[in-house]
Order: sequence, then structure tokens, then C-alpha cells
Amino acid sequence: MQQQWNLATLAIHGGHKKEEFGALVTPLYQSATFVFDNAEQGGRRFAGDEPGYMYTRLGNPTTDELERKMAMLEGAEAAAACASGMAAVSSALMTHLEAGDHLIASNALYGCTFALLGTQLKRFGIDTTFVDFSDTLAIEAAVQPNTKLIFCETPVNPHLQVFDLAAIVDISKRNGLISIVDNTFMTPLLQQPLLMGIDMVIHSATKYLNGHGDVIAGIVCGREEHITRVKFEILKDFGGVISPHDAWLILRGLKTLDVRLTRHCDNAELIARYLEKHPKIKQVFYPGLESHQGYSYIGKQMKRAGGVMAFELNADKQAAIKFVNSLTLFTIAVSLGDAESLVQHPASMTHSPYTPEARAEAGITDNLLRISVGLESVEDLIADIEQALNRNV
Ligand code: LCS
Repeated sequence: MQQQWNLATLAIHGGHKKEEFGALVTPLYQSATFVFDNAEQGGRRFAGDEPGYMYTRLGNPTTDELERKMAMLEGAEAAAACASGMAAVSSALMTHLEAGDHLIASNALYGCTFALLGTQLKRFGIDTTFVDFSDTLAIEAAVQPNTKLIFCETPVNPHLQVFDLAAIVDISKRNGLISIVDNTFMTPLLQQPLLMGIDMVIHSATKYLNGHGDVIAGIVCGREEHITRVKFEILKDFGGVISPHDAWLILRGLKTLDVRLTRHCDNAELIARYLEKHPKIKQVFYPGLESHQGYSYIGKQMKRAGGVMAFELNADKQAAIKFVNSLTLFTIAVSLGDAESLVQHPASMTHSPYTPEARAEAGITDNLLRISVGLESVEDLIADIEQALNRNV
């Protein structure tokens, strides 16, 4: 029955189990461990001979509901919740990679993902080739005999470049590679990469999925065989598990994901069009604009353009920073997908793990600004941008 529901309904009801006392809301099982009736039962559970909980690092009923719901939303067989988006990225990668392996990744990624691939994994003998993913021939040309995996975000943090998921699936399948996509900017309500043939999807649940700026968490979605490894090998032994309380907060956040995303997208589209026409703005990077490279993918692989955009002023970095400091309603903070509109400077903040050369290659200029458009009145947001532009540039 549940699979016939639309995504907005699944986000509210998907994966929910009737509770013994009739509570409407999923209870928070804030317990580190679970009691066995006797020693034999404990042994059977650890041996996998009897279903049931043992210890929250190995599973928890509140977390399980989040995982069931996210699997339904992404069209996945299963999902694993993690302590952060970075725990989701690293757990997904560690499920497939070992020393001597090679992966191909987009050269434009969230800064810490870039650092994980380019620096941390190197320490364990895993090599990454960073490629401009808008050039599918370059992706294919980077395949080596020891290549195991392809990784990208689409749209990309911070400048919203969109990559061709069908082409990535095609390259992966022809070369026997695992494909992993970071779907944080879209959420499953706007894009479902697994249904296009991608093998694994990861999220920073810190962002839209939770939506209220009070949780750091992540999710990996994919096939049962892969998620079983994430949960019962990688998360069990490396330990990047989610707190049940955070899982509970995300379950609460997910109930309003559909209405929140509609408002985020509506507001962002209006702001992008306003900025694009403004004489003090040089360029706007938002896939909802016809001028953006990603526009042709709307309706094809993504439903709408989301709530994040980047732009450059017709001015130098100093003026861009002055503009940021002049905003009064936009809050200066990293992160995205919250009710509050946020503004940040990628070169010195989210993408500071890049070297200046790698940033230039990824198209992240020094005067690029990124905003996460929140749920406020769009008139108030535009008025704030207008007064800051008038003051500075
Ligand atoms: N993937 C993407 C696309 C992200 O934007 C982030 C964080 C992560 C993964 C990591 O998630 P976390 O561990 O923080 O939950 N992005 C951030 C950003 O743009 N500003 O602050 C964090």
C-alpha cells in the first residue's frame, strides 16, 4: 500500500509502525542498550539467530524508522543513518574501497568531501582522480584498471553545476564501477538518483531533511547488500552512528519537507531572477535560470532547482565581503536548508580546504557568494539584498 503513496505522503507516513500505546508520534528510544530476557537470548541476537535490538550502535527502533522512511523516499532497498553527512560519505566509500583502489570524483565538491578524498583516503592507499564532470569523455578517460567507484554531487556545492546522471550511470555500468551521488541539495523529493541507476545515494541530513538547523546527521541509501555492510561492518566498527534523538528530530523535520521545499524553491526562483536583472550582479549560478548550464536538466533528472544559489558581484572580493556584512536579514553562517536564510563566502569558508589552484579549477572564485534561501517572506529577503547592494557596490 505504502509504495502507492506520493513522496509528500511518504515523508509523513512512510515507514511508521503503530505504537503500542497509540502515540501519534514515533517514540524516542533514547537508550544505549537493550535488555535480554536471558543470556541465551543475548547470544542468539548477537549470532543473528533471533531478531531484536542489542545495542544502539547496532540498531535502534527510532533510527530504524528514519532509515525505513528514507529508503522509501529514495526508492532504495534500505538506508543507514549516520552521525553526519561526512560520516555518510566516508561510510559509503569505505563499504567499497580498500588500499590500492582508485576512484574518480568531480573536481567541484563540498570542501570536506574534497579533503576526505584528496587527503585522508590517500593516507590509506586510496587514490582519487578529480575531473570536471561536465566533460563525460574526461570521466571515462580517467578510468584505470584499479578504478572501483565514481563519486559526485549534483547540483554541486557551491555553484550548482548539474551533471548528467544518465551518462554517469552509463559509464559506471560499462566499466563495472559503483556510482555514488550526494543528493543533499535536492533531497529525494526533487531528485531520485537510485531510480536512474545510481548505486548509492548519500545525504547530509543536517540540511533540508532535518530543515531546522539543530542536527548534524547523514544518510546512505542503496541496495540491501551494500547497506548491510554500511550498518554491520562500517558503522559498527568505525562508529559513526546517529544519535536516536537526532533521528527523532529528522523524522519530525521530514513531515514538512514537501511544503518547506516548495517555499524554498519559490523564494529562490524569485531571488535568482531579481539578482540576474540587477546591474550590480555579474553572474547568478542557479539551475532554475535559463542562463544556467543546469536548466536543461530540470524536468529531466531534477524536479526543481532547490533553494541554494551562488552569485558574483560586479566588484572585487573586498566589496563582496562588505556586501555580506551589510545584510541584516540573511545570517552569515555556513550550512543550508534551514528556515533562516544564510549567506557565506565559499572560498574562505566551506571550500577553504581546497588549495587556491584546485578552487580555481573547480570554478570557485574569490568573489563568489553563496546563499541558502530560507522560508522568510521573499519581499523581505529581496529588500535586504537591495539595501546591502545599495550601500556597498
Ligand atoms: N555533502 C554536501 C553536499 C554538503 O554540503 C555537506 C556539508 C556535507 C556533505 C557534509 O555534511 P555534514 O557532515 O556537515 O552534515 N555542507 C556544508 C555547507 O555547505 N556549509 O556547511 C556545511
